[in-house]
Amino acid sequence: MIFLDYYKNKRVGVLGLGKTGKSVADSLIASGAEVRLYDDRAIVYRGLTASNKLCDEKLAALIVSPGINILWPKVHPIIKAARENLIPILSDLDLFQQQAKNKKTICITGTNGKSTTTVLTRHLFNSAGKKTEIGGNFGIPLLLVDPNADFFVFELSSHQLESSFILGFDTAILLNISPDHLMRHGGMEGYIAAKQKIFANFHEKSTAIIGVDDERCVKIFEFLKKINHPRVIPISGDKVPDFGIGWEDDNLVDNRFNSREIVCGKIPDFDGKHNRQNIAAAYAAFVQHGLDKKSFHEKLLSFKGLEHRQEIVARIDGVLYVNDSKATNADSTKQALKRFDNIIWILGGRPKEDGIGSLVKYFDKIRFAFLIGEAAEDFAVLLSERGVKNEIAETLDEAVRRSKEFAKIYNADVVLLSPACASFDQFRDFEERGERFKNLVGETT
Ligand code: UMA
Ligand code: ADP
Repeated sequence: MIFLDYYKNKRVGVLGLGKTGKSVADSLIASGAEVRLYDDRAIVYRGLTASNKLCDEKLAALIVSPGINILWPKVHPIIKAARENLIPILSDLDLFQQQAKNKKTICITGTNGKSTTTVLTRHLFNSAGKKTEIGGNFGIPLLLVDPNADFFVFELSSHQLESSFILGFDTAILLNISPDHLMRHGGMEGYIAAKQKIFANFHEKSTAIIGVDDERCVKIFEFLKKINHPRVIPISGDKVPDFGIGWEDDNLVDNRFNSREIVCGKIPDFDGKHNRQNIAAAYAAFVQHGLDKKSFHEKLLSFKGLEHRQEIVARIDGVLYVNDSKATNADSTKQALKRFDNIIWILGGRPKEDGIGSLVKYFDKIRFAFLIGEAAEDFAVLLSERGVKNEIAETLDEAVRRSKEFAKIYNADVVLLSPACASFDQFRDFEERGERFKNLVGETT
């Protein structure tokens, strides 16, 4: 746990008592602060009752959780009241930065690939003998990390960045940007502004690592160059950027010094343009921190990808079953549709604002689609209009059962769960959806 010396004997509010808020309250109490809790739900934690109104105008700070809206679509009333009373509003990330500014922190954001790159980076650094902790959106609140680690790798969502102000990270990685969480950020501009904050308040030792595979990130890259950011490394999953790191002829190439050095070849079980982007980013952080690049390939080979991300679950009668439950938006599903052919596709759930229109160009790979959840009817209309045979299965159980039959009828190679939607309409989270898929596939064997 990170102790927060600055807040000893100070009165601090904590808004939102989920995983983050509870960890903040724990750290503050352990550091000798006087804590006030706030939540819209009636919650008692550590003997303290949460209030749903700001009942103390003299707080040293109000610490917000990522789920609290501080800007869009409607400012939370407690935030509004705190602003009226000139109370500083901070996040747990700000508390970490306040306390641990000189620690080596690698922060990772992007619409897709955050968790994979975070866990890969930890694996690489740990294998190089550096004690490395991860935290953030991945699910481990970042104040709960072991403060004695050599490195901290934080996965940051747009929500966390939006409500953080200190920033100024040692190493900041932005992988990619495509539409997601638009309601929460009042549209694409607000979403990009939140993501871009990962590079804010940089200092002379900061390194910015940025994917240049989408036009929004290219603009941010150009901006960083224009404002003379001290160290910007462009990375790519399908080309070798000038003075950057990328891929050419199935090889990872380090071109930071314009020397096009081959680092290693592709990893067949952990491949695809998206994973190449993640590997290039993790490699950039690895070499920027002085770790031995000759050992990179061997360390990469021992990385086991993450569950629920294009995870190969089984091969049954020659058909591959793939769990890509973490694909909660069109861009992440696109990576799976690019990788596989001849597909029975299971999709749907709670739709994202941009829908699945951007996936139309991959529809000729789909032999049949099963639709589940709230998005089913709208997606069925689009698929049918574009000539993709489909059926509303409603539940995942029914979709998997029917997929097995249909894989034979259509001579398909892959049954792919890649929903392009959030899971919350039918499941607790994407993990529960993925586990259910894996159990159902198991039952069909
Ligand atoms: N609450 C209110 N009023 C509100 C909103 C929330 O009172 O208007 C209260 C709820 O009653 C609850 C608490 O706030 O008591 C929940 O806080 P939270 O939503 O911030 O949830 P945490 O449990 O703290 O989890 C957060 C992240 N959640 C969100 O960003 C919504 C988790 O990311 C993260 O793992 C965790 O911190 C630890 O860092 C989850 C997520 O869905 C996985 N992230 C999104 C994504 O990946 O797409 C961004
Ligand atoms: P995040 O934490 O940003 O949601 P994950 O690593 O959990 O990202 O991957 C989520 C989904 O996005 C999976 O379906 C995965 O296959 C896909 N994905 C992973 N890396 C990338 C990337 N760099 N670009 C696009 N999609 C990706």
